[in-house]
Amino acid sequence: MKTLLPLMLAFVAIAAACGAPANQSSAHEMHTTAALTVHDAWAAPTPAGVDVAAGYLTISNHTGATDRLLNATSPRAARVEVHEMTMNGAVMQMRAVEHLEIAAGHDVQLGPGGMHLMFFGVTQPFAEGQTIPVHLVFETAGAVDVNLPVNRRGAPSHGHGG
Ligand SMILES: [Cu+2]
Repeated sequence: MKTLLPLMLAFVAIAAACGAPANQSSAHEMHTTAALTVHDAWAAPTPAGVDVAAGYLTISNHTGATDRLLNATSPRAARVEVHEMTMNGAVMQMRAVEHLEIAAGHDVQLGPGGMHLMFFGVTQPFAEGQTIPVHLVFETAGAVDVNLPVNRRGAPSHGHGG
């Protein structure tokens, strides 16, 4: 099913989550499977009536071989995709990444303005304070379950917009 409207709403949601990047010093959960770790996971809150949401995390591959993220699912969404953003002239476009590669010894960061997890078919808005369970399946590392706390990490926390 391809419709334009959800994508436009998605863009709005992503853009809203796209404030000045903040250095992240708060504690975060670390999930380990063998030597592949998923950390710095979080999701942006969504306004009511928007059925798409964005989530972010960093995957660190400390093994000696390339791994691939084959699939992502969440009980909070009908479908989860990995998206990357590219500029086509002045137009930002998102496109699904089928099998995200994490090269040996490398980190792949999903963050505002770049790659992200995209949740489709969100029936309950992501609200601050909630955690969004996501089930990741890697080619080599296997299943990794992560919880994405919902917060406004990428946005200024007080007063003046930036
Ligand atoms: Cu997207």
